[in-house]
Amino acid sequence: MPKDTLSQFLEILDQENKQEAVRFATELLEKGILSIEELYIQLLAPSLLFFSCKVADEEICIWKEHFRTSIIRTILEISYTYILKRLHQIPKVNKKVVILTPAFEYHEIGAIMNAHFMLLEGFDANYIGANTPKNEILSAIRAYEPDFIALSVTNPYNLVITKQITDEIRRFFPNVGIILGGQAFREKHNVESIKYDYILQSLDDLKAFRKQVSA
Ligand code: B12
Repeated sequence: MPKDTLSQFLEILDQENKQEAVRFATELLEKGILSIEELYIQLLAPSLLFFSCKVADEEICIWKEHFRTSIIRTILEISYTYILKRLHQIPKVNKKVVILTPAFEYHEIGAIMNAHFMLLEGFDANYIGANTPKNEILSAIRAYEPDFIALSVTNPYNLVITKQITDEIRRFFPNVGIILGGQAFREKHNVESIKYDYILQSLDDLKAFRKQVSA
């Protein structure tokens, strides 16, 4: 990525200039300066992960976080059209994946990004939403009949509900593989009681997973 691109983007975001931020990011894709993967990993993810509030802004911090996320979300939705342009050249894996965040988990950007990465790796992948109640997850599995269900969890408070959901998935749909991803699973002891088949955290993990399931 050209030097200064991230700092320029962060400056635009700091000014809460949505129009300029969207224009800046889509131009990088349009001109082929960054691929979708590079845009997400080098620009969009850091702009959220390193988001911090100035002391003077503390009272409006949550609002600022929401607004920044909404800008990033718009860029992600626009990027989907660039994914469609690449799809015809990507070898298919013939595996269906449903991606979501479980009940009470509102952090969804990692889930959306990885749904897009999965498409680019040849999976038939769909993100179905944030804060998804257990029964909705079970009916989504019944309706879509996916090979894998991927749960993205950020907040460790949501590990309890994640355990309940994965227990029921195993009980009612033993053939559906369970993928876990997100910050809550970075600590090994957080997954000790949870039933799962794969923990994936990065694009490299996804590439290795693709090789494994398409072998
Ligand atoms: C934006 C944001 C929000 C937004 C989310 C909006 C949205 N629509 O997503 C809002 C304002 C709603 C929010 C709310 C809250 N937030 Co918040 N939030 C963040 C922030 C700034 C960025 C998160 C993000 O999008 N990161 C960018 C993505 C790309 O990173 P990622 O999710 O980690 O995903 C990467 C990997 O984990 C992985 N991955 C993730 N999922 C998956 C899935 C698969 C299948 C795969 C393969 C990989 C994968 O791939 C991604 C790319 O590398 C973080 C700061 C931080 N350091 O993370 C805090 C943060 C996550 N939030 C935090 C907290 C505490 C909260 C609140 C409790 C605050 C409050 N008091 O209300 C609430 C909880 C809401 C809830 N019930 O979920 C804490 C969590 C601390 C902790 N570990 O418990 C953080 C770390 C801030 C902090 N430093 O304290 N938040």
